[in-house]
Amino acid sequence: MRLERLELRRIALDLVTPFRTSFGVETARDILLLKVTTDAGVGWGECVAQHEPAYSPEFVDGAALVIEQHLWPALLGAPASGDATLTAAQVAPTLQRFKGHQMAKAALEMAVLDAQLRAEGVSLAEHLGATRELIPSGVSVGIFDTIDVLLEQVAGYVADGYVRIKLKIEPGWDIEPVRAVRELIGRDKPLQVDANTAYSRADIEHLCQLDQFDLLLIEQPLAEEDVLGHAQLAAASATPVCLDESILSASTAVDAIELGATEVINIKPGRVGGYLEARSIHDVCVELGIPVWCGGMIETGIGRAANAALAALPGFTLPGDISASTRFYRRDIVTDPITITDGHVSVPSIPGLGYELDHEFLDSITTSTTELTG
Ligand code: SMG
Ligand code: MG
Repeated sequence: MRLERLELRRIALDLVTPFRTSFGVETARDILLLKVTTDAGVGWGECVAQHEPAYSPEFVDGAALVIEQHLWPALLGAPASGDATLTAAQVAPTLQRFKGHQMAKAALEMAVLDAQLRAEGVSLAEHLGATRELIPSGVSVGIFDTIDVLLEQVAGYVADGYVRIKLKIEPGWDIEPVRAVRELIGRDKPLQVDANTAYSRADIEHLCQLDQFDLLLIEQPLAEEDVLGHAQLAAASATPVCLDESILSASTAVDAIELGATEVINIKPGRVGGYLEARSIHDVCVELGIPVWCGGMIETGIGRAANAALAALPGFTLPGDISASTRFYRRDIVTDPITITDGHVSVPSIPGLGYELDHEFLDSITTSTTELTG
């Protein structure tokens, strides 16, 4: 494909309820979407960078800038972009000389992949090698002021049919909320926790108290660079340790597994530089016998559809954070938002990433548009 134009579009979307994690509270999203125009048609990507660099070093203004000043020009300069042969698989190698910025790179690859698959008439699920049409849906539940409010929220999600509950934790909001939720939902309902790096090695003994609640896993309790600390926790606790923020590529995944720092991996395409690197992590984890699941970054229908396709690969043996669009948004930017039925999401099968845009709504929430040409 020959690349012709790139549109950077910012949209504003309110969340249905504030989402509080150990690193902050979000009430509304500021999202960067990319629309690539090629000689074979258009494709869209969603950048999962958040407004502030609090989950990771990336943030939405920074992602827009690096795309505009470095990534898009490099892609246009790639030998293959001038003829008919540029494919999505060439995006990551072309951008590899730039350090970091995985979320920005992933958004660009995603847009090119969408254009390519639409032109080929192939769905992302088929392209990635998905083997399922339905995937189990888990929900991520934030931190609240009181356990009563938490229990009310969890009861609502259980009634909605979610097959797995994930609780956000932080120091001062861990053992007791988890105990209360475990009592509410019973021993058999899959339950896990996510600390988003809020603890330190000094908390290992404290975190081992979570072993009494039969959790599926504890996600990223320590700092993203603290691989040794995670290995120490994994050795001390019965609850499997799962890394999220620490895993930035297939090679960091393999290292963390070999060092005993992670027993399960949360795969987020944005965090690792794209859906193709995400598939590589899946493949290597299957080889090494490590279960994986698909994380979420509060995506709109674009990223949510693509994540559902990824999560349909055979190694995704645990429910992902792929909830119904209404978990976060009153109205989505796609015509057919992700819904759950009996706790499951249908894997999209239409060509491309698996969605069609609701252009009228999208235009109504657009806050800025920048057009870059070839
Ligand atoms: O999309 O369902 C979702 C959100 C899931 O909790 C979720 N994601 O660390 O796993 C994580 C968090 C990061 C989200 S805040 C940027
Ligand atoms: Mg996480």
